[in-house]
Amino acid sequence: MKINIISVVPDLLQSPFAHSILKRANEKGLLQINIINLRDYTTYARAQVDDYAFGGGAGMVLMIEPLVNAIESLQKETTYDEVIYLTPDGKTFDQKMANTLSLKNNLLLICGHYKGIDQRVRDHFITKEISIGDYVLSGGELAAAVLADAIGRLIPGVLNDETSALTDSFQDNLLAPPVYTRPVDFRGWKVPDILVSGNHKLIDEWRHEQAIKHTMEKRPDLMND
Ligand code: 6GU
Repeated sequence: MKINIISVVPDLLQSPFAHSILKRANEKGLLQINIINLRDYTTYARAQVDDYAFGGGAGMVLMIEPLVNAIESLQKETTYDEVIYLTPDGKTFDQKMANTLSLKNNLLLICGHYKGIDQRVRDHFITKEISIGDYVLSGGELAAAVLADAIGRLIPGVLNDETSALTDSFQDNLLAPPVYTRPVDFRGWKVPDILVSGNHKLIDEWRHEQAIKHTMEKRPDLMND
């Protein structure tokens, strides 16, 4: 899969993909993430990409021309399955959306900044608008990194143990059960006996019960979906 991300602060997006699972995904050739600097596509002086909003009011707006230049020149090279604008007024991202997007080949993500992007870009180029929650970030970059991480780890072969994404929280609308590792006894705080019993059928049943209990306690809303 290829994920291209258009940003006015490309430096913000370097580190999230340079470590651990996503780095390995890149090295294995499973996930290619390219950061595109919007300023490379402006024709305005001093690499200007934003301007005041018509009608007045505080805050700058990303201009249509640099964005359309960038989008169209990327679309000449690649057909994108989705052109996604990261925005607090988009649809709230969840595991189901991550699953769906992980089946695509090419995604183009657009990070807004300041007061957002010219509405005409949204009207004519954007195929999906996604938010990562009901709060406002100073730009779409951290949201783009969240999407790319959640989507990237679902691509077959990215995780070492293929089953581990299947047992994540949310995959079946349940939170994951608690996990333990050595030592079995720390200061008298013991690992549940069943987990060291070696009986895998009982362990599976225990984990399922715990997942339900956990979800009812912490996120009862998930049980009614
Ligand atoms: Cl996608 N962008 C911004 N700027 N703020 C957000 C967001 C996105 N999702 C939640 N807050």
